[in-house]
Amino acid sequence: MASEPGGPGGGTPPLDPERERESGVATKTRKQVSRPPRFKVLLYNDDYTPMEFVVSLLEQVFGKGPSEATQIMLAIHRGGHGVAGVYVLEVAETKVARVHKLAEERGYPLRAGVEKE
Ligand code: TYC
Repeated sequence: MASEPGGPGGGTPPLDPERERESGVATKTRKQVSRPPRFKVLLYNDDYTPMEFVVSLLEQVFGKGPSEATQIMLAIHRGGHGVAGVYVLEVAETKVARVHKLAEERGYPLRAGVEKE
């Protein structure tokens, strides 16, 4: 004899938004899931930072492969700025700090910034 779905004897209780709200259980009454906003990390061109340094930074800090890193570096070189990656704010800001630290250690003027997507 099959038991009634959601009936006595346990199993998944029936979805009743009103009862779920009372019990404080997360329910399907939520209208939208909130996803954290994303931020672009921009790199800016300058006349002094070596191309190879920017490529290696795109590989090491932003996880790009050699080919994509080279393409992004050239796009920045030709267009003035470019997107190195897109992250939640705290990660984006950490990447910017790493870029500035690595560039300053080498005496390069490379600048990075964060912009809301
Ligand atoms: N313009 C630099 C050069 O000719 C290369 C460069 C590319 C610098 C990208 C910064 O974000 C940058 N050596």
